[in-house]
Amino acid sequence: MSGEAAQRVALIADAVTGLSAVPKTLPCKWLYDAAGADLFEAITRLPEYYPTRTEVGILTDQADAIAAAIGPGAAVVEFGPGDGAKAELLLAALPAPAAYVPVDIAPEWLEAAASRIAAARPGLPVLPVVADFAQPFALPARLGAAPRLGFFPGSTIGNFEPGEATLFLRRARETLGRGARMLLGADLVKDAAVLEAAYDDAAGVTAGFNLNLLRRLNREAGADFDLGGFRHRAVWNAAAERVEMHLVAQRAQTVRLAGREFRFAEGETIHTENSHKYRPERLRGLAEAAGWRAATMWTDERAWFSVWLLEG
Ligand code: AVJ
Repeated sequence: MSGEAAQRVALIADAVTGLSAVPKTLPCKWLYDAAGADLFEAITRLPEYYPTRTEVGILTDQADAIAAAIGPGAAVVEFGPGDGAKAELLLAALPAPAAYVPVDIAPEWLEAAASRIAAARPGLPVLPVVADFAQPFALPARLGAAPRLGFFPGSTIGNFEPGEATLFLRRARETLGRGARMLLGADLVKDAAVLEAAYDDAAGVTAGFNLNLLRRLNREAGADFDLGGFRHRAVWNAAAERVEMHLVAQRAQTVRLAGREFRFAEGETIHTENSHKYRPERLRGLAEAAGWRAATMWTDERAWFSVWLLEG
C-alpha cells in the first residue's frame, strides 16, 4: 500500500472510532493536510496568536544565554520540524553545531525543513529521519559521539494529554541517549480571554483551520459533511488547564462516512483539539517524572511562553 493509501485507511479508522464515541472526537493530527498546514502557517501570523512570535522572541532575545548553556558541537534533533524556521534560528545561535536531524512521519514536510537548513547552513550535515516521533526511533549512525540536543518547540507538547506528554519525554530521552539534552517550548497558563482569542481569531482563520478537517473527511474519507452545518468553538477548560477546539452542529443532522451513518443532535460537538497550557512548576514535574532535570527556563517579559533546557 502507498503511504497515501495507508494514511487514508488510518484516517477513516480514526474517524469511525471518533464519531462513534461519546462525546464525539477526532485526533488533532488530521488537521494538517496541505491546506491545514497553510492555514496553521497563517494562524502563526495572526495578531491574536501570540505563541509563535513570543517563542521566536525568546529564542532571539536569549540566544546568547541558550547558546552558552548548550555549548559547542551539538547535533540538533528536531521533533516535527514544520518549515524549519525555528531550527534555522537555533542553529545560527549555537557555536559550531555538528548536524541537523529533522524527524517527521510526513516526508514532504521533512523535505521543506531539510532544504531550508541545507540552504541556510551550507556544510552542515542535514540527516532527515522519517519516523513517528511519538515512538522510539533510531538516530543516524553518522552522528557519532556528537552531544545530542533534542528540539521540540511550538508548544506541540500541549497537544498531548499530560500523561502522554510524560511518556513522550521519556521516549525522547531514550532515543537521544545518555547525557543528551532537550530544548522544549511550552505555552503557559494565562488570562482566559487572551487564550480564547488566540484560538478564535476575529478574521476566522482558526475557524477555517478547524472546519478544514470536515472538508478533508469529505475528500479523503468519502464523507458528506455539510460545512455550513457546523461552527468552530474554542473554550478554555479551567479545570484541565487547556484550550479545547470543537466543531458544533448547528442543527440536528446525519452524516455518512464509510458506509455508516452518524447522527448529531443540535449543539452536539466534535472535539478536535486540546492545547494544554502549563504552569512552570507543573511542567517541571512532568519533565522530572520522565527522568529529565529541568535545568533552566527562559521566558518573555509577560511570562506567556517558556523555553526549557532539560538535562538527562
Ligand atoms: C501547533 C499544536 C502548537 O495548539 O497552539 C493553533 C495548533 N490549533 N491554533 C496550538 C493550533 C489552533 C497549535 N500547535
